[in-house]
Amino acid sequence: MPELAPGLVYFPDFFDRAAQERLVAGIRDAVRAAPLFTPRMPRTGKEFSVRMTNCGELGWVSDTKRGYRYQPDHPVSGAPWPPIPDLALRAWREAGGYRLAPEACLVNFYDAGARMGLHQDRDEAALDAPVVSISLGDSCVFRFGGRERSGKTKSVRLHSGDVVVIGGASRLAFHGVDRIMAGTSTLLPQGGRINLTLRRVSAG
Ligand code: MD3
Ligand code: FE
Repeated sequence: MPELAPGLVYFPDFFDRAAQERLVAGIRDAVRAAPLFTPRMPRTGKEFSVRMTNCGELGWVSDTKRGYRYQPDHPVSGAPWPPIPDLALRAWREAGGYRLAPEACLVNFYDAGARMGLHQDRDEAALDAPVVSISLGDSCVFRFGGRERSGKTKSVRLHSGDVVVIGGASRLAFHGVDRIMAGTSTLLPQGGRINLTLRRVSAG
């Protein structure tokens, strides 16, 4: 599979349409058990434009009081997170290839105006494990650079069914979502984009 950068491996169309529909059904079940919440930036208290939930033993959450972290329960209801959908686990095994199971699956919901600023994923102790990303619904313009925020960046479009494995030299690369391309997919009846990221949190 093509490497977009060292350690950044792209699997276009990893999931066919039928598998994408099953994944969306699995995510709808998860959202029923663990409703979407709107995280806030730790220092400023500013709300993310992306709404989130999680599956797995641990979920990523953020608020002003305690900052970015992983925790075993939903920040509003206190309920444990629902299980990670089987098809998502398949991408972790077949594309990610890490020896230990993922502990978290962060579910990001983007409506047409949502975006995600440039950041690094570094709240995990297991930095040797890759992050495995699954895109569903509308395409997006994704941006990534190097390990310095000020470094030069490249843009790629991610489409429904694509999987990206972020490992090796790219594991701490800065990245973000510049824009959702509304109307580019019929997968989600209301439009928008879902991104799942599977993560190993604890060092094994
Ligand atoms: C990292 N989500 O939740 S995941 C996040 O599409 C997050 O929702 C994005 O960043 C999203 O933390 C991106 C996939 C991804 C793809 C390419 C990368 C992460 C990457 C390239 C370099 C570094
Ligand atoms: Fe990220």
